[in-house]
Amino acid sequence: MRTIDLRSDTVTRPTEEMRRVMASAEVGDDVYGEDPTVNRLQAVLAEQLGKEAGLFMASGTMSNQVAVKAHTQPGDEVICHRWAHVFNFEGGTSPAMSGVGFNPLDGEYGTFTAEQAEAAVRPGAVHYPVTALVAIENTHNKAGGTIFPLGEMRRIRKVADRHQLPMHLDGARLFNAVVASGIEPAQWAEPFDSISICLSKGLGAPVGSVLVGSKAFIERAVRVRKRFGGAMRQVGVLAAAGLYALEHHIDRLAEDHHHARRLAEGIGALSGYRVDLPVVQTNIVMIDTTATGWSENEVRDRLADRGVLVNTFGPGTLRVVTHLDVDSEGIETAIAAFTAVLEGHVPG
Ligand code: TLP
Repeated sequence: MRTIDLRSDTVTRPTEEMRRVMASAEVGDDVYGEDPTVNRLQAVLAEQLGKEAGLFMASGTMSNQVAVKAHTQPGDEVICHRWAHVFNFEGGTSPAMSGVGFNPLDGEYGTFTAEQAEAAVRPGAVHYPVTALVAIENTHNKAGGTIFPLGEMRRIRKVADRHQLPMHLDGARLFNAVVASGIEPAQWAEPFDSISICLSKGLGAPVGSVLVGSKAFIERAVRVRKRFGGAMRQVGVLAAAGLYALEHHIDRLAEDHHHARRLAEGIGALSGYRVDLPVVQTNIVMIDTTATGWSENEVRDRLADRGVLVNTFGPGTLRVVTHLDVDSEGIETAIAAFTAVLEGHVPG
């Protein structure tokens, strides 16, 4: 039985050609700043995002958390959405390693407004924590791969400027937003002081993220990365995969988006599952399974029995993510498995 793995776009394996460029990458000791391939990757992404400098990181979590640390002091507070990855899915690193708390905001599809941000900035009195950072996620994972409207980001930037707050973008899947919207990376990045980009998600590299920002910010981030144990040596072999991905795997994200839509329409048409179609904007589909009468874990396990792997994402919710290792035949197989799971089943 062929396995269709839709748990995440992190499950992709490097292609033959990617492995070849990794094997032949020029390397040096990156702690001395002497790895030419790492330096090139950092420079390429910084330029694409219109910032001065970049820094290669082991993971998206490290990249976000180094940014949090470099922007804040212990006791500070970060404004973000209630479902933000940096707040919910990074093992409590911000409180543990940076001593900061979060002021989470509610809003449709992983977004919030400038008015909400304004209201969340703490007054100066000594009773309060100091608001030190605004963090936004684009595309938004838990909201279902949704795109944060650029106009609202610009309005939030004005609030941040009024209060002299830096802004961080968790752009783990920013290139999905770029491809789906047609808006250039530098335009998306413009309202932000720092941006984290993941190479190991839709872009298909086996590992790596890059944090970009001003020269001064990246100098601080180099020190924090070292403290977090993330200073690495001959990592040009990994950076080469990232460079290859940036060159060859961005435009093809449109295919993943097309597959996600097909999945959303195919699965959403079956009684038992509910998919909110306007939310399906990129490569993620959230499926409400409550009408099946089974728990989300049961539905997941029944799909796994048929060779289709998905993740649970909260009560009554499954997440499927499309990526470069799943072709259109795999998508049809997945829809068939979702159909087969319901066959002869009368929800109790
Ligand atoms: N997300 C993973 C899981 O942690 C949920 C996934 O499968 O989607 N920001 C965002 C928006 C992410 O979705 C992720 C990973 C990260 C940061 C962290 O990246 P890594 O896994 O490289 O630490």
